[in-house]
Amino acid sequence: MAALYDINDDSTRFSEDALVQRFEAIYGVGPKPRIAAAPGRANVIGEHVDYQGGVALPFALTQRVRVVFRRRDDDRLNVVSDDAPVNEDTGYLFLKVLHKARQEDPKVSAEIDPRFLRYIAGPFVYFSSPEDVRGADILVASDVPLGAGCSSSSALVVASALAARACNPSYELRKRKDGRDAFFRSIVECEWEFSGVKGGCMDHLAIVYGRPGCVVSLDCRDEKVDAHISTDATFVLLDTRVKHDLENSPYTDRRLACERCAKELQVASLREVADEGVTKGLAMIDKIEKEVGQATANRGRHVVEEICRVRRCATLLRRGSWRDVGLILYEAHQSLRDLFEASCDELDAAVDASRSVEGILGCRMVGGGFGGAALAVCAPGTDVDRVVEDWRDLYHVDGRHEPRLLVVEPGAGAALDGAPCVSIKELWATS
Ligand code: GAF
Repeated sequence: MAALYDINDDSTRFSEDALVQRFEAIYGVGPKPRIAAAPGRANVIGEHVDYQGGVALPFALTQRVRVVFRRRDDDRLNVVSDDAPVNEDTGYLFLKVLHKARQEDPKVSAEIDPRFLRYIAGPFVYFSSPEDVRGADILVASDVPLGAGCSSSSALVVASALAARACNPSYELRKRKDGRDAFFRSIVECEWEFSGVKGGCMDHLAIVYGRPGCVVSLDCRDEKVDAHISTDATFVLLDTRVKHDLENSPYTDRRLACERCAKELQVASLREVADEGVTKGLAMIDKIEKEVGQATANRGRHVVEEICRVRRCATLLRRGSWRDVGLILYEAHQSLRDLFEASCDELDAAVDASRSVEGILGCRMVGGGFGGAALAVCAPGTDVDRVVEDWRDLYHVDGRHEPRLLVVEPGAGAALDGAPCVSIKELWATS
């Protein structure tokens, strides 16, 4: 299929007109397709704490996944992933068949092939019943770095959830009795089922509630945003291109180790331990080391210290004390490397190299780890082009993949036809 735009020109590539034109070239002219968009996310600090009720300081990226969709009258879901005109991925399935298969064996959800299709089909099934399920024609276009620990999969799930709901307004979302956001929780649980990995809620919170120019201060225990903290710092991502892949990584092992610590301490989550303060919290972990073993205790130590680091960092962020924030980021990386063992040689090398780059104040791996990207924070006004060049030169030695460097900034949360997700949530709550 001929390219309709210049692939190197992202502003053209992702304009509404270009997306609609591309969609119509694939599916034909008809009712105007709608567009659900959801950003990737980076995280200043607060890693591997969300599933222990922790706090974190992520931000939504300006890079987004777009799901361009037109509702169908039958239950067929057609998807074309517009990675690049030369590299098209396509897939389709019948949603009634998926409904039935999932009732018989819930494991099929995480076995849908090609893989990207499960993140799209997931919400279409999760948000419907077999009787009222509606299919759609879909084009996916994204500039979120893939496999870099920037939550491209969660962004796809969130955008697809918005699209699914728009195609199927008969789906009723009830407000949860505990006052929490039912829409939000459904998206999180949908992703757990269809990815086959039970993660936390940090990514979805950042994706839904991101705000331009702001870091989002999150409380993952209560699934809420505590504050949007505006920031003028500059962030640079170095994607090592060592593929980050939650499903095939020791992520679940780490989550279970944290759960083991919490169980041994008879608390609902390690958040309660961190709330005791770092000294007392660590002393509590010391006491269970004999029962749980050193490696497991170290996972717990990371969580307790990381939650305390996030709190220190939030105060410093508000003051704009970037130099001190940077030092905490280096501390956090060391903890993820040594206590949590979620780093890898390339991420460690990226962080080490960053220490010699003038202008970088701090750096650490972001996301689940075991590959993916490192995030560096630079003081406002830093010459980022030079930072990018110097960092690349120092990192890129023989035998390593050419890294992908990206200057990133906090962007807006998810949206349907340009309207922020939050207003849609409100609409649902009252419908
Ligand atoms: C992944 C997960 F999806 C998140 O929930 C979080 O646990 C993160 O790893 C680590 O902080 O992105």
